[in-house]
Amino acid sequence: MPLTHEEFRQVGAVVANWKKPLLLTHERSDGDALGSMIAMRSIFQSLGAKPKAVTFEPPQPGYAFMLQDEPLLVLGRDIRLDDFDDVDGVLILDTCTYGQLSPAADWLRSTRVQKIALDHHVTRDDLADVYIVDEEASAACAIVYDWAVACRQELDSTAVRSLFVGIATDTGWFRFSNCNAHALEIAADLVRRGVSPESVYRHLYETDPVERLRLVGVALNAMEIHCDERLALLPISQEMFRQAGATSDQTEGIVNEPFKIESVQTSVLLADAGDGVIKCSFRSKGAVDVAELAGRFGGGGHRKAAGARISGTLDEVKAKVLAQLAT
Ligand SMILES: [Mn+2]
Repeated sequence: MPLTHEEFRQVGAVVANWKKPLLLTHERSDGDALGSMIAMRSIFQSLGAKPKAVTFEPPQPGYAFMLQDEPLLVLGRDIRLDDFDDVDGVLILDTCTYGQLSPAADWLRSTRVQKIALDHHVTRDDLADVYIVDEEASAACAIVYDWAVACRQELDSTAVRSLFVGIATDTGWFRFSNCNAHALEIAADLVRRGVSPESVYRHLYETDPVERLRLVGVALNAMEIHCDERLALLPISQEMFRQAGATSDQTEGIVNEPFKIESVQTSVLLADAGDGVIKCSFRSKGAVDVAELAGRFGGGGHRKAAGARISGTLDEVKAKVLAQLAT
């Protein structure tokens, strides 16, 4: 359920006292994760706070244009868990599961600092003291926008553009079933405030390195079709990453390609980065609830888009996933 203005203002009054907030979002951060984090960093800065905006790996280069020369802090590279000791509040964005926050999960479990989780996913661990959760929201960025409006918070050009990125990417550029009228209303307002959709689209999708497109080709070549053409599997081995000259952080979006086939209802991308864990992305355009499916493997997400990290070799994990889906 969307929060009321009054509820947003109550949480706003709490975070207004935070001087050194820590902002966290899920591993393998996507446009919504980074967008909500960058927008909240701008908002906290405009309130006079000194936020630490921390990711678990360097953001993909395609998102660099959102940062305005102010990089995020990468845990283990720019900042350590010990450096979290002086934070006076934690805002967790775009996830509510420890499994997607694993490098900081133990710290989060043990800290006594107040924790607020802002999210639109259905999968939820008991990880925060306060929840700003709206499962109907198209994106975490839509909730950040609603919150800012309820609190009459100014949004600078960085925040405005970051919020647009989050909503546009999480709705597949306003075409997925999670794209509702409110998302389009917010997008319209952000455009009125100066965002250029053409410029954002070009930054996000027309700046790929050659190897990324080669990876799409390699992955589609290896696509397996199962279950009367209702299920597509896209296994990407370490050898295939090498062949394309690509890395395992360049797979975003490939999982949606099989939906161009009319009969395909469920698509699974399995990426072997070589660390003994297979990164699985699940998508559904039909009745299969992939959040529930991902949950069986310790992951989470939405009914139509979810993920999990599963131990084993690529073939073992593929067999496990197929066994769960081929019923
Ligand atoms: Mn999201």
